[in-house]
Amino acid sequence: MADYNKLKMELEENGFLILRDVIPEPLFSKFRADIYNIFQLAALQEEDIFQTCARLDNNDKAQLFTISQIIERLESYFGLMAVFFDIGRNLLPHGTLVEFANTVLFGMPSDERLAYDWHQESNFIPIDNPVIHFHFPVFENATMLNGTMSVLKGSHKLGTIPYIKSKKASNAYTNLVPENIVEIKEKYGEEHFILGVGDVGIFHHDLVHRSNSNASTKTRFSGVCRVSSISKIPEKFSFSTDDF
Ligand SMILES: O=C(O)CCC(=O)C(=O)O
Ligand SMILES: [Fe+2]
Repeated sequence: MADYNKLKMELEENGFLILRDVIPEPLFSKFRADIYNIFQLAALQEEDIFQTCARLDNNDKAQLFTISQIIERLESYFGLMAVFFDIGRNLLPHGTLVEFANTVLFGMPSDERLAYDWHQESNFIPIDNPVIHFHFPVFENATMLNGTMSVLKGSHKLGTIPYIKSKKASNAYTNLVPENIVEIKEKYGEEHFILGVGDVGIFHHDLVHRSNSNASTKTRFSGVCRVSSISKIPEKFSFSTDDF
């Protein structure tokens, strides 16, 4: 049984936590098999899932996007969410728990366009109720080599920071980079989420974080599940990067 008082204090202090081996393997292997099967429907002969993903990213982004939407709705994802709800119930203030914007992100090898620059989730998802974010590698461990996300330890204490909007290319993600990021990075210091499959990184809504470029040959699949404890009706509940 985890010592949630201690974990809560750590989350409050650092803005993040790493929990080891918390996703039960039967649930997780069903999730991986489902993702594999969905990609298989789009695969060419002899292609593995990483090759299919890379090819679609190059030639058919619309189909890759549809696949990511299917993954978000997989029966087996609901199984994993039960695990995150259990943890969320213990780490969030009391309220009615909801999940929103769960997804899988594809960290393509050697592709700067697909790396998120420094940001706070609270700028993309201003939900106005307490939220925590769950981040977990799906197929391969998240390492320095494959560009695992990094965080600025304790930076959540700054609250939600005004941002500068930027885009590296027309087909790149929109970035909302906190003002004075150079000073913030200097002050708080960067830490990487080094995660094994089965581990989960948990972070605060205001923690400044980013993804890094993937220097391996395989796409880094990261699961992301966001859980809020609703204690008042938020002004808005549906968010899209097109909003910016
Ligand atoms: O894993 C990544 O590449 C980005 C992660 C991220 O920004 C998030 O989970 O909110
Ligand atoms: Fe993020």
